[in-house]
Amino acid sequence: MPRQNKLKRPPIVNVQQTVFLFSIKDPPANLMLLDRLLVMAERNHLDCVICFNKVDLVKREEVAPLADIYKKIGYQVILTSALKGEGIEEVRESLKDKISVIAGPSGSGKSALLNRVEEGLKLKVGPISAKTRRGKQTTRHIELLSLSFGGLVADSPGFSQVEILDFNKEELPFYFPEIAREGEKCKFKGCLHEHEPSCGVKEGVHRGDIAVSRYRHYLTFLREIKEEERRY
Ligand SMILES: Nc1nc2c(ncn2[C@@H]2O[C@H](COP(=O)(O)OP(=O)(O)O)[C@@H](O)[C@H]2O)c(=O)[nH]1
Ligand SMILES: [Mg+2]
Ligand SMILES: [Zn+2]
Repeated sequence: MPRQNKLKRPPIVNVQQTVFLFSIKDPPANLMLLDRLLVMAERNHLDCVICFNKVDLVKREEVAPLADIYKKIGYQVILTSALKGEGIEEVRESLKDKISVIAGPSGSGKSALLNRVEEGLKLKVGPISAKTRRGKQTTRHIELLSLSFGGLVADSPGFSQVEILDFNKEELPFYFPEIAREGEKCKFKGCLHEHEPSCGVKEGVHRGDIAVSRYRHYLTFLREIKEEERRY
């Protein structure tokens, strides 16, 4: 089929939506990885949903600030517990009649969540290492699963590294929706929101409209791309 989009991690094409699933604990959510995945998804014009799983392991107060960072940007955030069956209906609604892929680190509970979403899937769920608190690679392949309430979803193996960001640094701000928004107020056209004066993005960070973690990750990615550009 003609390619509408193409992701490298997980390797899949022509999905409409990616559900990024991170556990809050065991393993703890790696927000830098989440932001990197969001950038790659935005670049591929994919709809993104974020699930924070294993909410049964922490207090509400610990999850809310994380969820708020992403809700404020405009992403749908679902708090789930595959163990307790929390948030499952909301996940079903967001998967309904769409082609989605569920992605995230090993051991975050992707397979366990899908087992809850669709009774009878019986996907293999892996133990997490008692020593490292990280998941093992239990899901070893990608398969499109059909949902009885409509839609297809692909379970995928976990990963903790993603490919380098292979686009121009000028594009990066546009893959952070809130940075793109505030960037319209910058004095200089083509502002990269780094050291430039009268920068709407830096002001947004100071005001608290842009999360510090998001801005830090933006700067990290920017440096990475520049590093890569210098090499060639
Ligand atoms: N406490 C808790 N454990 C969970 C939850 N979801 C999954 N797990 C456990 O996390 C481990 C990894 O789950 P799995 O679905 O294989 O993760 P995957 O690698 O992302 O597919 C298993 O031991 C699950 O029982 C949850 O919501 N709460
Ligand atoms: Mg799995
Ligand atoms: Zn700027």
